[in-house]
Formats: sequence, C-alpha cells, structure tokens
Amino acid sequence: MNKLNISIIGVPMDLGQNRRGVDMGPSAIRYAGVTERLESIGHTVTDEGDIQVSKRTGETSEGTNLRNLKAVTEASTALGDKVSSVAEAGSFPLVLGGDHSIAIGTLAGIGNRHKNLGVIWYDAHADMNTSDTSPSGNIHGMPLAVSMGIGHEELVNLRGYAPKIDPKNVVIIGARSIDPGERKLIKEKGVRVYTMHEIDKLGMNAVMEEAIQYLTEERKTDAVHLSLDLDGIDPIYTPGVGTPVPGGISYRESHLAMEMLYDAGVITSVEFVEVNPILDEKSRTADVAVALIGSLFGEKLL
Ligand code: Z70
Ligand code: MN
Ligand code: MN
Ligand code: MN
Repeated sequence: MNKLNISIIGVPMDLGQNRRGVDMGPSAIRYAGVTERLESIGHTVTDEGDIQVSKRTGETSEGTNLRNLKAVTEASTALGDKVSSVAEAGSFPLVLGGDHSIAIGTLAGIGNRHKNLGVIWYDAHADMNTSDTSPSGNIHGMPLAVSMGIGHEELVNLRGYAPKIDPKNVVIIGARSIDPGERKLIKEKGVRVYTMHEIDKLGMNAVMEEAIQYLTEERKTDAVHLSLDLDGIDPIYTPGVGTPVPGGISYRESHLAMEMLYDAGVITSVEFVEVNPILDEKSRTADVAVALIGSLFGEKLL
C-alpha cells in the first residue's frame, strides 16, 4: 500500500442481529477519529456518508426464519453498488458497520471486480450458518456462507451473480464459537480456519505468515478483502460487541496481524464491523478499531 485515496462508507445496520446500538458503530468509529488517523499517515480520505438502512420491523418473510430479510437485502444491494463504484473510481473502500450482515453487500460489490478474490475473516465466529442451520435466524451469522453461494437465494444472488467468493480462498482467524452446521460446511468446502488453538500454539506471527502465503502463493489470489469483526478480539479490549466470546485475540496480536497485512501489501478492501457503543461506555471498542485501522494502513512507531 502506498498513499491511497480511501473512501469511508458507513452502514448503520442493526437488522442482522437482535441487539440495538450497533447501528451507531459508524458514528462511534468516526468520532474516535478514523479520518484524522488515516490523514496523519498521509492518505487522502473521502467520507462518503452512510448507506440508508430502513427501520427495524423484525419481520420474517414467508417460508423463512430469517429476520429482516427484505431490509437487509435492500441495504446490502445499495452497499454493494456503492463499494463497486468507489472501487471503479480508483478509491480504496473502507466500510464501517453495523453488524456483520453488511459483508454480504461489501463482497457483492467487489466479488466480480477481481478474477480470484481472497478473504480474511477475523472473527470469534465462522458466520457460515444458513437458514437451515442457524440457531438464531440472525443474518449476521450467515454472511460468509451467503457469499460462497450457500443460503437464502435473495441474499446469494445479490447484484445478480453468485457466488461472490471461492470457499478455498477464505481464511478465518480467531474462531472460538462454531455451530454444528458451520463445522460441517467448513470441512465440506475446505475453508482454512485458524482457531484460537492455532493462534495459541503457533503464535500470531506464524499464523499470519501462513495465511498470507496460502492466499497469495497457493491460491494465487489477485486481491484480498479483510472483514474484521471486533468480537474476534478478546472482550477485555473490545467490550462493545453484541456477542462477546472470552479467550480471544489480544490487542497486541491484532496490531501485529494488521502490521503484517500492511507489510505484505495484499489488502484491497476492508470492513470493520460489530462496534456497539451502547454496550461500551468509554467507547473503547471504537478506539481499538481506529488504532487497528492505523496499523493496517501503515502507521509506524519509528
Ligand atoms: C451464531 C449465529 C454471530 C457475530 C454473532 C452467532 C453469530 N453463530 N456473528 N456475532 N458477529 O447466530 O449464527
Ligand atoms: Mn462476524
Ligand atoms: Mn463475530
Ligand atoms: Mn458479534
């Protein structure tokens, strides 16, 4: 990454899960100084404002257990169009969530812009449920499966093509809460997963080296999207998430991971999701998000 033109796109989405407040994530990250941080590194930043998300109805459409399907589909389509047009104009998309269902739209915006897109999914969860396997009906537990072409057809076929990504081009980092249906799909589709077990055993340095080498050399990807769920990090550092899971990636390990991604120069689009300032009095989670964005975009100590 050199000096970039970065376009910030906010997605005040809370319809992919049950807790209120995650729609304020983009505001919290802006308030924590994301633009100033990126400008201080030398990048040029354009804040594109927010994608419109309609009001919560909790509706479940006929024949599905998915909550707010119609509203999620609409916002995801708008987000996909926006991400695609920003990238078309030569700008680097930095998407701020919002719950993780927004990844459906982000990936729909870039999946057909590259020949062989890779994805790094930094998360406590695998987000690979389908309508059939979901324990919750919450769409934020499904975006990775949907993007692989597995799930509700309205979501799968967003922006008129599917799948958005090849499961073998996906690396999940930080998983420690995986549902039975997800476990089966991970094995079936050959998704590469570094759970907390591998991170503890090998160390973050080896995990990131392997992940980067796998995507670039073995899979020969020509672009890599980073989808970072703040709940991948241990809740002692990022308490403001809807689904905190103990035993997560540390603050220091996360900085190292971001720095290694910057040094490898592989990342071509980014989203930071699941920041919920209502669950986080001191806004520590948004502060961590901005600090990690700094490392990811080339901030150095010396
Ligand atoms: C669970 C589900 C999830 C994020 C929680 C939880 C999914 N596997 N994703 N928080 N970001 O309901 O599908
Ligand atoms: Mn997630
Ligand atoms: Mn998660
Ligand atoms: Mn969560």
